Amino acid sequence: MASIATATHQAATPSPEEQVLGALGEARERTLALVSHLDEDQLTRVHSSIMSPLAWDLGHIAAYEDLWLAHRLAGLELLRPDLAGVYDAFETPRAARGDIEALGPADARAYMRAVRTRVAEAIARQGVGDGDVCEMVVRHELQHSETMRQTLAIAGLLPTGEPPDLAPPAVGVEHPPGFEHEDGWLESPAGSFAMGAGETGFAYDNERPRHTVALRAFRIARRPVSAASWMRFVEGGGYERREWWSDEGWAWKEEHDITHHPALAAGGADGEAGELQPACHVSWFEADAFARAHDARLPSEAEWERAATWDQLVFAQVGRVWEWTGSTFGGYPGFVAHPYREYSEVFFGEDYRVLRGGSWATSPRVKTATFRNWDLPQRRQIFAGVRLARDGS
Ligand code: AVJ
Ligand code: FE
Repeated sequence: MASIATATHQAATPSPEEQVLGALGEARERTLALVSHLDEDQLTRVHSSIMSPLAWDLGHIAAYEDLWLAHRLAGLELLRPDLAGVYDAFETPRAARGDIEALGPADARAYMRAVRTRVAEAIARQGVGDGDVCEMVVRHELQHSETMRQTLAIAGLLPTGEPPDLAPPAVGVEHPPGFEHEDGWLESPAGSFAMGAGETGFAYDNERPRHTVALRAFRIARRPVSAASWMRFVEGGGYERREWWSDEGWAWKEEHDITHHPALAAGGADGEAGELQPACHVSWFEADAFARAHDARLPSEAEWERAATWDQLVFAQVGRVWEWTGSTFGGYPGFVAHPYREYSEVFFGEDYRVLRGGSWATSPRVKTATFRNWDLPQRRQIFAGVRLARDGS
């Protein structure tokens, strides 16, 4: 009996190669399902000047996989060296992606299939190495499926059933319906904690090295700001009160004549259920103004991570909307770019703000407690909301 159980167990445990191919396969299903309802024009059109045509994302996913797995990991020549520039995010920035000769939707899908076939063969032949580059490629495709959802949301083309109506499982105890953030503060005493990813397992370079951070006491809201709270802010003159806005935020608002928020909640639900959903598509400038109007501030990313990883705090609704932090994007002390230099380092500096937590559109594989996302403070296309913080006592 024991030997049969062991044999069964061994047969059921996939090899590292099978695990990688399985994960790549699931990411691909997710990508293709997202565009299966779209026609040629919807896939080729520029829906927004800050987003790529969807067919570009498809070709880019394939080119990235070919570069990292077929070429760099397995040592093959690129399948389509002629496309390397077209699908390189830096050589062809988003604003230029509508004007260039990229593959059409059918050719992009064929390119994805051809790359996947040779990658599967190479992995079966040569293995996955330590697995990290494979995991990076899996997560790259998953991250692009969120980027593509942003484009689809702008174009009004999200597939049926998205965004989902249901709140995700609450972390710990759920608050009663109608809960207001004003009543729901969690308190963290002053102290040190280990921030960032440990040395084992996959993490992006910007999550390492793990290092000790000392924090003052702080308070952080149990849940993100709801769409209903946001509407009250708008109706209460939120976009007219100069004193609530940073100089930069006010200038942005004036220049683009922004007088309100489109009142998009994270969930698809209408009415009361929708109003209790976290506010979504909020820019950093707006999040910052909302916080000031409520005698609060944005959490630093260290505070956010401390709260998300400290089991005594009951942090609700993480992963529904990205949460803007007050932090700019930079390397942790001792940062080493690895292995994909252009992933993080080129965005370090004062321009980008960090978001934490993940959204309904983020794959669970990507949204870990140490994952750092970033974008410019004026951007509203992200599925981003705000969770308030205050100094503690
Ligand atoms: C981590 C979401 C900011 O979209 O620029 C995709 C992810 N990097 N391809 C981005 C990424 C390269 C990245 N973000
Ligand atoms: Fe990319």
